Amino acid sequence: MALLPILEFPDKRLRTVAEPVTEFNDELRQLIKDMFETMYDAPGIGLAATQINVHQRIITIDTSEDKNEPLVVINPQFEVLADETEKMQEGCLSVPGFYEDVVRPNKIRLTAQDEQGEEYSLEADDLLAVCIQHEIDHLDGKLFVDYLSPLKRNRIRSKLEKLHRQHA
Ligand code: QAP
Ligand code: CO
Repeated sequence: MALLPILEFPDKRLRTVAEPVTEFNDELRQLIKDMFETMYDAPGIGLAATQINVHQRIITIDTSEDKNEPLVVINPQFEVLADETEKMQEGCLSVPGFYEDVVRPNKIRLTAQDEQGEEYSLEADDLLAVCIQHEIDHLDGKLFVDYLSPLKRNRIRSKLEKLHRQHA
């Protein structure tokens, strides 16, 4: 098992569009274990492979209270199921210390594969629906700060750049 280093905004590598997973092997399953370990350690409720500089369409999620409902999301697609939206305060392990409101559809159907390559589909609402969309954005090189005003985004960028200089 291993904790993996997490890329932080405004790292350009977070803008990489991830490739579909084609091989469901032990190497993939080990990577997923390490992603869960990294996510639970943070602690976080979602992690996309992009954030650990692996540009494949892999996500780990656990939005449960007791952190005992791991969800493996590979090659995801989703459709919006209702016109309703949800305004939720989002954070991100790649934007540490910053939380801002983002509006997204709050009911979706996710279709994805698990770590064996088995396809599944589930309906998600509220926090899980938001988290799935946030993580799929990562696979497309998008971050929640992209939904904020340029002023807010630039303030966050400056503060994180300053922290990164201090820790360099
Ligand atoms: C995405 O984010 C998410 O700033 C997952 O210092 C978040 O797990 C979707 C975290 C909220 C919907 C709502 C953030 C940990 C974790 C931080 C996370 C931090 C430590 C973020
Ligand atoms: Co994130």
